[in-house]
Amino acid sequence: MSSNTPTPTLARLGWHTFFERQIDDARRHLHAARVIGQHHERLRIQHEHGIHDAAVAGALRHAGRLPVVGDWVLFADYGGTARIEACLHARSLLARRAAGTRLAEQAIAANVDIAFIVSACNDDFSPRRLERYLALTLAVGMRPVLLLTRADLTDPTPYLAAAQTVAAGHPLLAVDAHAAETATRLRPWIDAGETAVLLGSSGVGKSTLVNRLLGREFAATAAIRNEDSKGRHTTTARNLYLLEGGGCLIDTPGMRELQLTGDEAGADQAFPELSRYAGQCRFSDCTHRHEPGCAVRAALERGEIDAARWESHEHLRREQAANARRLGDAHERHRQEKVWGRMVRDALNAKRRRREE
Ligand SMILES: Nc1nc2c(ncn2[C@@H]2O[C@H](COP(=O)(O)OP(=O)(O)OP(=O)(O)O)[C@@H](O)[C@H]2O)c(=O)[nH]1
Ligand SMILES: [Mg+2]
Ligand SMILES: [Zn+2]
Repeated sequence: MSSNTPTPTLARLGWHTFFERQIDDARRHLHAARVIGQHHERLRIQHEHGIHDAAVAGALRHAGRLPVVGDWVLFADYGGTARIEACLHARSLLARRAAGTRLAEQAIAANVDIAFIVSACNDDFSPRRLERYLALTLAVGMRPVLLLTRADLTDPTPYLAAAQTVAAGHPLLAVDAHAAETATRLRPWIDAGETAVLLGSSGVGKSTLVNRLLGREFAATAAIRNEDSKGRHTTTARNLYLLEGGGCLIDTPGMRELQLTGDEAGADQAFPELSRYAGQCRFSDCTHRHEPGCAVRAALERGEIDAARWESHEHLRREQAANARRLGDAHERHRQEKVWGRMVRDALNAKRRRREE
């Protein structure tokens, strides 16, 4: 069992009046639990009295969102097997466009307050990827903290300097993920009742940081490949751990691809120095491409805005808009297929009934 406290209170697991308010009389007989483990469709939940493997009720599968790690769910106990009957609305939901060509949104974790965005001081490091993670987490109201690992193996100064140009004022630290001192530095960011998630490519040290913060070797870790600094995708499931003294920590598998969906606000929030100028253009709907009186282009020409940052912002905005549109279309198609399917079914049933009469 992955729990380090056998019977935590719901508050200790991150329970909140926001969830309490969602339980109406029709659901009083169900029990609340938090999803602490997710491996493909297999879920593990924890509540005041223990930990269960849980199955998702068929009705929930067809209507609503499938629960992911960090979600609060309501379950019924059927002689030792837990069946999840409802997934409560999340305070925050981290999602990306699913990797590959499938046009689907993939939820990564729910009800998260703090995102530790982890990069390593090696070939993995990419300021553009940091911007992407910042846009993703800021869009859903998380507090990002940028971490640069492997600071014990190389001089982190140039990495810190490069990361500083994209950090947009959010905390940035270079750490040795193995050092006990690192846990002491990170711990104050996670208050009791809050949940943090570790995000980043495979091999950057997410699980190593989890183990350091828990003070025990809970999560498996593995050495990266020396020739290209790439990780081995050691973590394959998403797990939520309880921290000593309150707070929760979610370890995630390294992501190969991170495509923005949903909210355009994130792409703007990750570039606060640009929005300052955008408000000053002559036209309020300026696209900053060809309009006269464009404050953004003027600032670019004066060198007050970094051209690479501007390019990156435009790229993320376009990607976000295209994915939001495609996903919207996919949702709509899916909805229409369901409506169509129901019409066909109804027509066939009516025909059969007429035959039987
Ligand atoms: N020296 C040193 N080694 C580190 C540091 N961070 C991670 N490592 C090592 O890098 C390797 C990969 O670390 P993991 O914690 O497994 O990486 P991960 O991000 O969880 O990777 P996935 O689970 O594949 O996504 C392990 O051998 C760690 O010991 C660090 O700050 N310093
Ligand atoms: Mg891992
Ligand atoms: Zn403009």
